[in-house]
Amino acid sequence: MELRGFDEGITLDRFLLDTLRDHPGSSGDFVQLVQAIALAGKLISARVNRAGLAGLLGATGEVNVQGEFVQKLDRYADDTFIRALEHGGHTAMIVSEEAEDPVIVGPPWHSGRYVVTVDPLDGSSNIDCNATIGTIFGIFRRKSEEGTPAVLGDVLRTGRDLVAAGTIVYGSGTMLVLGTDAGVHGFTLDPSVGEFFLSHPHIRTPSARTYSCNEAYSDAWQAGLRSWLSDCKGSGWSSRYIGSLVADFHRNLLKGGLFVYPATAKASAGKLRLLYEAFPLAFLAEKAGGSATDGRAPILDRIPNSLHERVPLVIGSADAVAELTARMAADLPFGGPR
Ligand code: AHM
Ligand code: MG
Repeated sequence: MELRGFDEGITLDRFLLDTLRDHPGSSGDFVQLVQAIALAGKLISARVNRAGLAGLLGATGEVNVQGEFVQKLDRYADDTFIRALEHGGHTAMIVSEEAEDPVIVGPPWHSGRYVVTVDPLDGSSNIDCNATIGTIFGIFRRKSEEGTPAVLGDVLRTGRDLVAAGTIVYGSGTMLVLGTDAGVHGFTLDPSVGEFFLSHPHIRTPSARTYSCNEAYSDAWQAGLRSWLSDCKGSGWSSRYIGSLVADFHRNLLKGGLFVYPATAKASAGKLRLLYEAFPLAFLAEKAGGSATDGRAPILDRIPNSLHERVPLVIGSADAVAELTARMAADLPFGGPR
């Protein structure tokens, strides 16, 4: 898509309406869906900024389907997303990290043609210390017939079926990154006027020798990975790890680098979730010229068996992912010699 008048300050709304012009005959549902996601992002951003003043730090006392303590902002972000999406007429089902079952939108709004997967607030262990957190979302066009309730088959499908994906990063500023067939574009929230403006058009991930992983776990990794990590040291690599996937990914998307959260002998599927963490980020990575793999095959080629399925994740600059994947392919068993 040609970006008209970038230096004039393009709002997200105007950008979305321009994309509509490139798809004559489209209903406008996709635009309304992304606008609803952006609204949820603005509401969450406002709460995140005031969390320390508004008694919104800390846990609710609940444990979610993942067995993790639910933070108050996790609950707020999840509720906000569902409220923003479920009555818009564009969304037929929402799969969230925070809920075991999907929200299947009922009549009269169930005719929506899209299904959304979302991690409403990723990196929530960072909330209480004011470090960067964010939202991750993926959008499929439903397979089931419009006008009927959505079914699990609308999301348990290959990641290649995603039509769009994105992140909203709540950091020193709030930024929405949207990936579609028109590429990957970043929009920064101007909180004084409450608008997202195009700030990072046509994002492409450069090559860079930066790795992001929880190195403290590396003794439990397979040998090929451990020897790769050891070879990185003293050979021009640098390390950056926030412990918030969305923030680590965002930095590497813009500056280049590699994020790794691998399998271990005890956790053979890793930690991260396929549908609402790995799929959307893999979609963004590929659209920006990077890549994403589970160590054997591209993430987007997988087909989930269940909503909360976990997956090992290697994602970032294409050359670095290829180099590491080659090392993993020639791997020794877990706990083998380095
Ligand atoms: P969350 O979705 O509950 O926040 O958990 C996922 C997070 C990721 O953001 C991050 O990459 C990872 O967990 C950090 O895990 P670890 O503390 O094991 O390094
Ligand atoms: Mg998460």
